[in-house]
This record gives sequence, C-alpha cells and structure tokens, in this order.
Amino acid sequence: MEMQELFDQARQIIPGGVNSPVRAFRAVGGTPRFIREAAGAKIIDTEGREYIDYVASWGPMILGHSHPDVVAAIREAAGRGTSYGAPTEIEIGMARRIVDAFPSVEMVRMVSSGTEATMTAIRLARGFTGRDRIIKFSGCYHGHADSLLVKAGSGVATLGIPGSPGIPPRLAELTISIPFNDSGAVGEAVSRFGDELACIIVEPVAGNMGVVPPRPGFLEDLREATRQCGSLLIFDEVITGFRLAYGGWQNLTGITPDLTCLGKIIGGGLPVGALGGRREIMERLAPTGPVYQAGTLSGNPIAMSAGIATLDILRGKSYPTLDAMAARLCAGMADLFREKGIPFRINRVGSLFTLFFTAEEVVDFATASQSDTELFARFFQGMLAAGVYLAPAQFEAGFLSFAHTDEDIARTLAACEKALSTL
Ligand code: KE4
Repeated sequence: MEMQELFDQARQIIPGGVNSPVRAFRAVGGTPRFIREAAGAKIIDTEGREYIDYVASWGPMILGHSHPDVVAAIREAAGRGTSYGAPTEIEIGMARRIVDAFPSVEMVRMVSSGTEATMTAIRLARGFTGRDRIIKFSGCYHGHADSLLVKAGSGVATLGIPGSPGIPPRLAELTISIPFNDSGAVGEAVSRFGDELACIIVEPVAGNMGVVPPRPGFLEDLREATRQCGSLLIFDEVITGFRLAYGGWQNLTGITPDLTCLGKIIGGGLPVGALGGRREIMERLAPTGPVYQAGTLSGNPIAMSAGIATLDILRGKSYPTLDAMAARLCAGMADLFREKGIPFRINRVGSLFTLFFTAEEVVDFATASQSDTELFARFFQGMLAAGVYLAPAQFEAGFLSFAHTDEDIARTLAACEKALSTL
C-alpha cells in the first residue's frame, strides 16, 4: 500500500497518525516514512526505499537495528513467557549492570519509559526533601509528566507556566524553568526559593533543543547549589546513559548526582526506563518506603533480555571509535556547508550531533531557536530524497551507531552535497 494511503488510514484512528508526535514530520513537512524493517544502520520503508538511519529510534539502537545477539536474546526469553508480574532473576542482572556502571547508583528501580523514570525521580525528590519546588531548564525535555511539561514564565528565574493545556497552572508554578548553562540564574532562583527546592533536574548534555553541551563549570555549579540548599541533583541520562560512555556523562566528568534517570539503550529497543541513586533515597520508594510508584510491566523479562544483551555487547565496544566516526561525519558536513557559504553550527558530543542553520554559537534554547528551521526542513527533505534519514525536527539529536560504516559516512556526505545543491 502507498505510504500516503497508510498515513491517511492511520490518521483516521490514531491522533496525527502517530503514537508519538515528533514522528508525524510536522516540523519538516511531507508524509512520514512508514518503516517496514531495519538492519544495522539501515531502515527500509514500506515502499522498499532504504535509508541510512541517524535517528536510531531516538537513541536506543546504538548497536544498529536487529543486532543478531539482541534478537536471539529476545527470542529465547519470549519462548519462556513474556511477562509474569513477579520478580525474576534477570531483573537482578540488569540492576547489577547499572550499579556497576554508575558509581553514583547504589539501587535501581526499573520502569517502562523515560517519562516514568523522571516522573518518579521528581516525586521521590519531593518525598525525600518534603519540599515542592523543582528547577528544570528551558529546552531540556524529560518526558511528558505534568511537572516537567512547563515553560519559563517571563524573566529568567520565575515561576513556570503550563507547557501544555491540561496542566494546572498551580502545579506548573512549582516548576522554575531557567536557561540552560545560566549559572547566574540558578543562583538567583536558589537564593529566592532554595528552602522550598526539592531538586534540580537536568540533561547533563542537552539533546532536546538539539545537542547543547554544558559550559565548563555549569554542572559543578548545579551540584554546589543543590548541596548548599539541601535539594537533590537529578541527572536525566535517558539519552546520554550508555551513549557517551559505558555509564553516563557523570562517569566522564566525575560529578555525582543524587538520582539518575535512564531509558532507551538499556532496553535495546524495547520499552524501558530506570531510576537509580543513593540507597538512603531509593529506599524511600514503596514497598520499603512511603513514596509510591508501580508498573505492571516494570522490569519486563523481554525488555531486560534485550537490554542486557545490548549492554554486554557495549561493554566490549570502543566508544572513542564511535565518537571518531561521528567527528568525521560532522567535519565532512562542515566542509560542505563552508564551501556552500551557508551559515551553520554543528554541535557534537561523542556520537550525538545536531546541525543548526545559524551563524551564532548554540548554547541554550534561545540561541537554538534563532536557527533557520525552514532551511533545516528543506535540508531534511533533500537528505531524505538522497537516502539519509535525519531526525525530522531541528530541536532533536542525531545518533550514530556501531553499525555505521565508513561507506555510510561517505554516502551521507555525498547526500549532503546533493541536498545542499537544492537549497
Ligand atoms: P520516553 O518517555 O519517551 O521513553 O523518555 C522521555 C525522555 C526523557 N528524558 C530525555 C532526555 C529524553 O530525550 C526523553 C525522550 N526523548 C524523545 C526524543 N527527544 C523521544 C522521542 C519521542 O518523544 O517520540
């Protein structure tokens, strides 16, 4: 069936024809590609067209699609049952791997999405501290829990306003939204609200405004600010966990958060999330403590099997090699953009990257928002036509996998040259 027909059918019975908004191509226009199958660094749509994939299901597919060992682990586990709603040995195996990989994590609770992980982290921070206010950063996305779908009010350290209809303003104002990388604004907010502050939650390397690295000292400032006012520091490493290292950004920088949120890669492409942290905090979670949280499919044995297979393969991989391939891709694109004389910035951290059409350095959501999203959309379509599948929105990250080859990079750069010629 034609993709357009599929999309028309889907839109009749699924809002926007998709089960997650970014998939609808609203930011770039056109009909979203319905994917039939994927292997390695390639995805194939229902009309048989193949693309080099830089979305990787928004991060999980760091080994590439349908890795044989991951598929085998899923098949083997599924043959013994798909869900029991009871404890299993394999959940210990997953928790052990996370505890061993993250020095800041002494205990882990598995959930079924990154949203559940961050939602639980916020509730646990509020329960542990007895305080209600939280700080997040503009442009950082932590899933769609009410307290985290909040945007900045006027001014840089003011009470939040709902980021979506359906969120009570009285709840939203408990969230203070601050520009990313703005330590001064954090200090101002802490001086005003510090004794009411339960936590600061941050993507240590932002991926959801496009990739934006922390300024040197920014995360250290957050650690110091939370220590001073007795609130918790939460690292949302749903994207960065096991992406930038076999562990997290925290392993590379030596900063110790109180709680860490994970997802994506630890499920090997199956529904997963995890919350980890210090024992004295984690033990406040039911059933050992009063902070309630639960999930029918939490720690699902199939997801655990896919995740453990992925982590065990990752442990033997070289992240510097993956990062070097991403560096070659970004350097090659930069050369082509310079030759074309198009203003651009490429932010890259490890194997995460984002191309912005702007001459300004992109250091927060305000500067990211100055980029030319219409030009990005045209570039996206040019790359898609040339067989390269980038993130269908400006304010997202691009992901490389261990399945990408030098030939894929060369083909991507050739596609980039072709796409630029159409701009
Ligand atoms: P999920 O609930 O989508 O599993 O995770 C939420 C989440 C939490 N924290 C970070 C840093 C995240 O990036 C995400 C989800 N990322 C988006 C992409 N920006 C997932 C793609 C989508 O929403 O369809």
